[in-house]
Amino acid sequence: MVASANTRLRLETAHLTALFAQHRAVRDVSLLFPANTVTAIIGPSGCGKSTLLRCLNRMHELTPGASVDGEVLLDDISVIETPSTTPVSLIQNGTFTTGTNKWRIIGNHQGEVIDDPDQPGNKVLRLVATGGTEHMSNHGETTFANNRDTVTGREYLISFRAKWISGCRQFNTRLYFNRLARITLLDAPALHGTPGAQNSVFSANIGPTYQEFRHDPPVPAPFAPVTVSARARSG
Ligand SMILES: [Ca+2]
Repeated sequence: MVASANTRLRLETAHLTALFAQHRAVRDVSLLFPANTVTAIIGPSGCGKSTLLRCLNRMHELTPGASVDGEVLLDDISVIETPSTTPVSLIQNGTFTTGTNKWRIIGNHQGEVIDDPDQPGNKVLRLVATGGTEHMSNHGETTFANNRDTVTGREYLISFRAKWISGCRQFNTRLYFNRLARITLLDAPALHGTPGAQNSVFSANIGPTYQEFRHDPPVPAPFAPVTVSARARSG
């Protein structure tokens, strides 16, 4: 797209290149965006449209996600800039008090805010992954408060509480452009069974079960006849 010399510009990129580790997601993009117009970016999947938009929008983010299939409960997610000098909190709604507000759970990851099973009244994010995370479209993500950027050389303290539920124990966190990427191995019981899977001793029909045991009258007189009954069910 080319704007005429007389067009008032709102935004311009000059030889923009974006890298994820060794992968070059956007290469040498020079674009002019005139003011008061709508500009469409069209291209095949994976060509770098989202990355270009994120560069333009200055979306600097934390993106948590799982390595493969798994389920985890998350709470108290925090990123603090310069924690030992002038701490600046960058995460909004890291406690999930206002639901999934400020968070985007996308691709093969799904998220819902639920009551903390271990702490009534507390809200936590239940994050379920049906595949591995990656930097583009399969993870949870949130934009830093006030669109604040990360600055090379500054110190950042990233913390969260995570409870493993099932599947993968590897939990990934990274700031945008894979900064401070880290895999955390979540604690899990040594004998955790197979949560969500069919019980190993499952049987389609275990025979009759019984409910509503009773005898009548409840407190019989000495030597009085008593009727004992139960409801039996099978299959
Ligand atoms: Ca919470």
